[in-house]
Amino acid sequence: MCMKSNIESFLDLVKERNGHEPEFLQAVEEVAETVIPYIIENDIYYGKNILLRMVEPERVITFRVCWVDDQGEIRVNRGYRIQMNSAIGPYKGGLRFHPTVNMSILKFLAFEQVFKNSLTTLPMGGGKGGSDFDPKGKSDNEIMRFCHAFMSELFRHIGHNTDVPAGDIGVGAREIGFLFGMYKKISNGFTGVLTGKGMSWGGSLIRPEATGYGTVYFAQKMLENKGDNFEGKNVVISGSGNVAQYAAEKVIQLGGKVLTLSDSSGYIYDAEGINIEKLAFVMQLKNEKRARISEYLEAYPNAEFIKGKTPWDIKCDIALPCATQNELNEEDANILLNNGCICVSEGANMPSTKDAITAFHKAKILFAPGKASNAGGVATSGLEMTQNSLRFNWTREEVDLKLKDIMSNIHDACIEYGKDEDGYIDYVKGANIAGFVKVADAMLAQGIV
Ligand code: NDP
Ligand code: 2IT
Repeated sequence: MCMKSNIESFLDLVKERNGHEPEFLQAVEEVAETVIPYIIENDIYYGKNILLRMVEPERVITFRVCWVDDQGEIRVNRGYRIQMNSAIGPYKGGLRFHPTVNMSILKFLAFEQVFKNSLTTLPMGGGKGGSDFDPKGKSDNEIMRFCHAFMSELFRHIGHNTDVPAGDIGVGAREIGFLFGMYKKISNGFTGVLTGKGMSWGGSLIRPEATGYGTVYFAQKMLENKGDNFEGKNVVISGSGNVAQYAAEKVIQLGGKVLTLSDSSGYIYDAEGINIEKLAFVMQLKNEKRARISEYLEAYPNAEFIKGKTPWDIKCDIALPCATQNELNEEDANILLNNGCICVSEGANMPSTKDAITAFHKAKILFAPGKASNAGGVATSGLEMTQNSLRFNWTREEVDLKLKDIMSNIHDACIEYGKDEDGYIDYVKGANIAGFVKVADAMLAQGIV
């Protein structure tokens, strides 16, 4: 059977069983197109249905979450945990609270997480969870009541050796605190069951910064490989949450100029550059006031706010999509390329559509898929788990050095498996195959379970 029909018949089977899950199918397709040819070329993986086993979650949990809002109204949300693959370690991955959360979104995220966690070289399986709860406009007390209600069910499915959740969209330090508090109370044990914890109760230095920093470290490695760096580069960033904020901070530290940040209402464009002082204002705006990015203009009126748009039409050298899935399409990719963009490093999970990635590959620019470039967050979660087991804290410098090392190793793994005959590095192929090999080897060793 030819390679194309192998891929097609595999995808037909996955579509048949998951036809109503477009984001999940998108993530599987991207992996299948690069991993199936590798399986066909390598006898030890061929004929064992390994990828078919990997696309089926080991366990899917859905549950009701009832809570009471500030007006005394009873609210009902849906909670989820996808325990995707535990071949190389306990399930590990974030929780997302956003009204768009559904099975397709969480299965795509859990599937990506399996490969990403494998790439970190740390012993972590893949999982993802969350709720369709919308944290926007909710009081701290409502957030607390929701988190407590959510954990009062989730607790029975997780544990520091079983499944270790963390943050994602809508889940940051505040939510992890409330979730941890309820887990500790009902399990009667103080364990490292969540990562992203506060520093006085088991957290790790650099975990808040890790995803954004890691995304920039990865871009730095790609640039270095071409004899280039961030110095003087114009950088366009989407999002203004955890990942975007610390990506911006690291770009500024490396001498780049950050031109944009965004949220779901639109983007701000500051032609003078968002410096550290302006970024501190953004952090206060988003993390304390929980306000919209458009309020940036109240402090910096020379900037512009472009409502309802993504920032990809601003001329730049480097683009860092750090908001959400499918936020950068083929048209955006072509605008970036026409404007001379040389490097895209994904901070978000699957922010570029399939056609956008094809355009980047055709133009042979540096393109890093999220499962490689945003792996610094979960890698540092892995380091938090290690510190919890050791009952010890490493210094900021120690964790940052380990993070840099891990990002550099992921970059090398992508080169090992992703170098094309003409020397172009296909980081998508590299990340998918390198991530696959470790999980597949463990699955083969453990037999059919
Ligand atoms: P946050 O909740 O801190 O921030 C999310 C940002 O993205 C906000 O600016 C938000 O705007 C924007 N956003 C969310 N949904 C949409 C949407 N549908 N359209 C446009 N903008 C949107 O989340 P994080 O920064 O933690 O996560 C951002 C991305 O990074 C996600 O893809 C996540 O999966 C990924 N990621 C996160 C990691 C982590 O450690 N936190 C690790 C690896 C990947 P608004 O406030 O208007 O909703
Ligand atoms: O997508 C991701 O890698 C995360 N949201 C972080 C997961 C984690 O366990 O730290």
